[in-house]
This record gives sequence, structure tokens and C-alpha cells, in this order.
Amino acid sequence: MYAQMVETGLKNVRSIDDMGQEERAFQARIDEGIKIEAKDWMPDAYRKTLIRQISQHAHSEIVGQLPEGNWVTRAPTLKRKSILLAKIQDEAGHGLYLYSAAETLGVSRDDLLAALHSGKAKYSSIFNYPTLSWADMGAIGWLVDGSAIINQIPLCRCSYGPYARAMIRVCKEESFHARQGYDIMMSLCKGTPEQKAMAQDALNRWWWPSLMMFGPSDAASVNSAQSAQWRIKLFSNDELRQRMVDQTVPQIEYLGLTVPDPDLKFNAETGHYEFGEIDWSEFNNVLKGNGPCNRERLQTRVKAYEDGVWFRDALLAYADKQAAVKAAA
Ligand code: BYC
Repeated sequence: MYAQMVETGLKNVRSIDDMGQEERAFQARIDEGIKIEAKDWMPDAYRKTLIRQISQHAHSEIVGQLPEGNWVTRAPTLKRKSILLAKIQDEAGHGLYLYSAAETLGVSRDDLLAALHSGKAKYSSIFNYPTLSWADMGAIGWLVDGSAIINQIPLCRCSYGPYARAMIRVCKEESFHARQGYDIMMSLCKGTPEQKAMAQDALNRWWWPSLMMFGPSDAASVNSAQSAQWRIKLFSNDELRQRMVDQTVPQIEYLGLTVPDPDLKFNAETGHYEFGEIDWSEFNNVLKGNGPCNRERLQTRVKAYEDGVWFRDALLAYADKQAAVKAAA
């Protein structure tokens, strides 16, 4: 990816001539594929980029519980309900690993949460869409977790050790999530015509937002080139998006559903599917906070945090009391 970006002209990248000795040695370690650990020297900009990306990722996992949480009480069977609950609980766990990985870079969890609650920090655009039917649980697991896996598998090999290691477990769990999503879609597609129509409707609504999850096009991405030089990103947004389309279209066909893209066609020469233009104005609008559920998602998170104050206070009071008892003994 980096070589390709050199060819097309790098944007916002540190040149080797601007680097001091420490930074050159740091870049050389990265180029050799050596992991950077929390206590190693690193440029401020590398630290800042990782804090930005890892905290956004953590926030996405936490806010990502909300669209599915909406269906826990309405799951069609006890089995589906327990699977959904387990999946949502996994997402909470992913958020916690990722906040811990961000903390290794010297930032506090309280500050990260304050940035989320004030609307300053971003989280994935995908979680600002509503979940209107049970089929959305299938579409989210299959398409959203499926896209997350495609994005996150390379992160298991990224240059920052604590992030890479956190991603290994996350990816294993995401793979179970994607399968359970596809299983819901399979059941609906084998069911009544109304159930199949519900599956098609969910696909129609989640397809394009899932493609947007991978971020702006390579031409518009401000951070990609520098993140590639630092091996935080091993593949570009467009490369991963293409991988998602190539992998998912045959799955859509297997379900007997239709891709909601009249411009989609397979190019036998390249071996890839060509797809229609993404509506970037919709993506940018969601990023600005104006998606269908942005305000509701943030309000729900802030309320949950405020409702938990008494519980966190109780834990701290208990810990203080235990420490005092220990000190007195
Ligand atoms: N939504 O220069 P670019 C999950 C922002 S959770 C919102 O390409 P970068 C799951 C980007 O942050 C899924 N914002 O940036 C959970 C940047 O803004 P700032 C989350 C987006 O960082 C529960 C600006 O646009 N996954 O899987 O090189 C249930 C320019 O973009 C989005 C991760 O976070 C977006 N979709 O690349 C189920 C994975 N896209 O910060 C599933 C880790 C871009 O400069 N993150 N932006 O103000 C990444 O791989 C990268 O951060 C991105 C963006 C590919 C997302």
C-alpha cells in the first residue's frame, strides 16, 4: 500500500530528511516489522494518531451495542436472544480492551469518555442508522461485523504491539458475530415471502452504510499515507472496501437476494466487482453529527454514564475503605 501511495504522491507524510536520529531509528524499526511497545520512544504524532484511531475504535464498539440492544427484548426465540446478548456483551469487552490499549499511550479513560460524551470524538458512522426490523440483526452481524473483520485482520499485524494483540481476540469474536448474522439472514431467506422481503429490506438499508465504514476514498483520506508509513494501516480504505464487495456479493447471491446497486458488475479481467458511486455527502453528513440517530446515540451513552455514577462511586468508596483497613492492620 505504501509503495502505491509513493507512486501516486504522498500526502501529509514525514520525509526522512525532516527526521532526527531518534525518529529515523524508530522508522527503521517499523520498516523491519519490529513492534513498537508502550515504553519505547515514539514520535508525538505517532502516539497522537494511535490515540485517535484506537479511541475511536473503542467508542465504536461501545456505541455499537446500542442498535442491537434495541432488539434484545424482541428477539424471536430464546436461542436468538441469548446469542444476541452474548454478541452485545462481546462488543462491550472489545471496547474495554481497546480503551486499555489506548491507556498504554498515556491517555486517561476519563478523558477519552469525556471526548465521546461531548461529541468531540468520532465513532463509526455505521452506528448512526436505526434498526427497524429483526432482519437488521442479521444484516449488522453479517455486513457490519463482516466489514469490521476485513478492516481488523490487518490490524493484528500493525506496528503498535498492544493494539495488534488486542485485535487478535477481537477478530476471533467478530468472526462468530458475522456467522450468527448470516445465519439469521439464511433463516429469513428460507422462510415466508414476507420474511425474505424483510431480509432484502435490511440489505437495502445496510449495504451502502457498510461500504462507508471503510472511510473516505483513498484520494480523500487525509490520514492514510502517514498511517501506512507507520504501518498502522497495511491496506488502504479502497482496497479493503473492494475486498468486502468481492467477498459479500457471492454471499448475497447464495441467499437469493439482490445487491441494491444497479451499477454492480463483475469484471472478469480484474477478477473484481465494480460497484456504483458511494454517496459521500451522506457519509460526511453522518460524520458531522447529522445522521438519522447521531443525537439519540449520544444521549443514550451520556445517560448510561450518568446513571452509573452511584455505582462507580460505591466501588471507589469500597476500594478506599479496603485500603484504609489494610493500612491500619
Ligand atoms: N466513521 O483519513 P481517514 C466495529 C474519519 S467498530 C466515522 O481515512 P483513518 C463493530 C476518520 O476518523 C468499527 N469516521 O482516517 C462494533 C478521520 O477523521 P479524524 C470501527 C470515519 O483514521 C460493534 C476522517 O474520517 N472500526 O467493528 O486513516 C458491533 C478521514 O478518514 C469513518 C475501527 O475503528 C467512519 N466510517 O481511517 C459491530 C477500525 N471513516 O479522526 C462492529 C480502526 C473515516 O482525522 N480504524 N472516518 O478527525 C480504522 O481502520 C481507521 O481509523 C478508519 C479511518 C479506516 C476508520
